[in-house]
Amino acid sequence: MNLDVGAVSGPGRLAAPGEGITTDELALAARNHGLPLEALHYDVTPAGLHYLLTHFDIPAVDAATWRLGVHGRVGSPLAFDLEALRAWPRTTVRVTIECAGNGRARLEPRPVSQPWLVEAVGTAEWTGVPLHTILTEARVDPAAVEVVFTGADHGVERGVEQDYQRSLPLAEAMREEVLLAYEMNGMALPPQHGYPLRLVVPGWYGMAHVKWVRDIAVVDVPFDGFQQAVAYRLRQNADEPGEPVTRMAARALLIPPGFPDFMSRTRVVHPGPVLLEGRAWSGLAPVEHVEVSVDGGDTWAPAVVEGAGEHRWAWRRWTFIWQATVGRYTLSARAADAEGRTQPLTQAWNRGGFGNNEVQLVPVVCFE
Ligand SMILES: Nc1nc2c(c(=O)[nH]1)N[C@H]1C(S)=C(S)[C@@H](COP(=O)(O)O)O[C@H]1N2
Ligand SMILES: [Mo]
Repeated sequence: MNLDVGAVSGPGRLAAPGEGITTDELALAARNHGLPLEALHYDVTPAGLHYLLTHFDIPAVDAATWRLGVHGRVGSPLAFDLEALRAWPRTTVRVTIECAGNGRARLEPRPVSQPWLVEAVGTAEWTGVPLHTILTEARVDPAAVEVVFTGADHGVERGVEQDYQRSLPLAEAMREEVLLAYEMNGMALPPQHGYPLRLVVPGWYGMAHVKWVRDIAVVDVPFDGFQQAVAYRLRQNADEPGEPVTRMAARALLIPPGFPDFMSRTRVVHPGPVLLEGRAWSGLAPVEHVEVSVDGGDTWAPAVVEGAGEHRWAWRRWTFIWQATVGRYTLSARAADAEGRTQPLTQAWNRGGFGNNEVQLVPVVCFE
């Protein structure tokens, strides 16, 4: 028998024209759930409603034997147990995280992977040690270029056996608001969100927020691990190097109004004023404006956006009163950031389905 990694792990692929969601994609979707859109109601997402994405298995980490090592191009290598880490000055940051693959399932052709529609987002209050205080204590070599974070989870992806690993440029790693977090919403991290320690990189798509961190290596050449150099690149063709996926593009989501049909999720409202509300965020410049459309994006009207100047790294609530009359509608919201970037009605395609911020469409029927 000739058995190797190819027997269990094939290359990435695109769905054939008209090919429905496969059972492999369904298995991923059943493990990695989205935010139920009605939970956009909460400023801070209750932990169990926060979206979830884990490439391999959730590791069972024993806090008693867990250690964090900090080494590589540093003057003073460090090692911590959980108690030692918790003794450092702590801070809390409210952060919205969105998976870079959000929206992928609607692309044509569809990249075969976790089939998100629009719901791969959540906001939590993350508490932990600012990463820069640890790196400063370790005396990072000025010649260093990146910091590599290794999770305790292990698997094989597109033929490569690996620990989940990602790097950050040193300047990003030294940002004041980047955390090694051991609490989510005031409680110990749940196993699925990285217990006992995860990285939080405000403004960046989800893949950068390494869960179950056990090792930090300061390096003087750019990291070329799988999740850095192969996955999470914006490319048109499989054989080009592509651009790295980094910060979240501006996006607004709307809580589907009224009440749903069980199977189709079509919304039903009765005539009269309907409060439309949702959230908007961006990892680039802050979100400043949100507009609403009830005609599938033909015409737009401004929404009221709350929370100016608060919680820079979290989503903002927006509201709009819609005077509903009998008929069929397609509702949308779109965000614009402080530098004028907004959302497309038709998403530009890339092979991984990353960085999608296509406008959400919510079909609504209004009857007496
Ligand atoms: N160790 C590890 N960290 C990880 C991942 C993973 O599979 N392993 N998935 C990443 C991806 S792709 C996303 S979108 C976020 C999801 O974080 P959450 O599950 O806490 O919402 O975690 C990131 N960190
Ligand atoms: Mo992700």
